[in-house]
Amino acid sequence: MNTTVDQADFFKTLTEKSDGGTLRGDYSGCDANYVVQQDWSAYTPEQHELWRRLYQRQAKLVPGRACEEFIKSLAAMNAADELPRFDRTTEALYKATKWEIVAVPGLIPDLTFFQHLANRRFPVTVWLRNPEEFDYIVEPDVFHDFFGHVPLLFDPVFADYLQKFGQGGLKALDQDALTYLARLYWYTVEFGLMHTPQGLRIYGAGILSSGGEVEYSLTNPAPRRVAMEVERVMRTQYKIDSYQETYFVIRDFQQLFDATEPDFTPYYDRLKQVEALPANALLPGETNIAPNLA
Ligand code: HBI
Ligand code: FE
Repeated sequence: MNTTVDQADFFKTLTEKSDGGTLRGDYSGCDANYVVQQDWSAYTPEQHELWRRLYQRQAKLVPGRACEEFIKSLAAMNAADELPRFDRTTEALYKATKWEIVAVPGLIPDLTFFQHLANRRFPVTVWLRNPEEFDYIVEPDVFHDFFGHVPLLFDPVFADYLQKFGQGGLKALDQDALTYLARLYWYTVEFGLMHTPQGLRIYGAGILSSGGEVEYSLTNPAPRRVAMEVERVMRTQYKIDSYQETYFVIRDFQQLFDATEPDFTPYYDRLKQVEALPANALLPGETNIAPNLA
């Protein structure tokens, strides 16, 4: 299977089944905001061992490949040796940027997800993948959510961007524009690259928690690398079951934050009038940014 679909539809299918169905994770104990207790003592020694292996593989890849903000915060989180206790990370995180981690059973409905972000709460899945899923999982687990997303919440500008995104999400739901906002999330928070004086660096959590895409996204000549522009991103479909065919590149987190300052309503009005672009589009006049040397 290798289809281009819209993320919003993808999550819709999944989250609409959150009363049972095919969603992975135990939703029986969650409150109205889909928050659960992280039962840390229930993780087994085998799971801590699997966490260590996942962590070690990824941590080895990030120097010179992830952005400095990620590397610095990851090191300060001290999460290498065992599955993290969310409440301890929250203590440090709250001091840094007034964000908190909340434990969730897995994917949660869009509305709830945006409400958490708008209130500076990041939902982190409690379950860990099986050893057979070391290289690939379909739904986000605790390794993706924690290793990939939490470090950047320590960065003040990125932290503000993500809150703005949550507020934008709540508005987009009212404007029937979730498809567009989901693409922005995908191509920034999950798969974003940054152009630094040292070369391209990764800030997207979907790349940073992946064994293969870290190197691929930076050095493989096949995918497109295009300067990030909000309306262009919102128009572009993406792959959920292969490496990305396009990465969008920012200069810094301030650019990302500033891009979410305007009201998106006029963008949505225009986007509803045009066809979506395929995941591999390169428009006339766009520069395909050169990869880093392998
Ligand atoms: N739930 N736990 C969780 N994590 C997500 O990243 C997530 C979600 N629900 C909805 C959702 N993402 C999407 O709507 C966003 O990607 C836009
Ligand atoms: Fe994610």
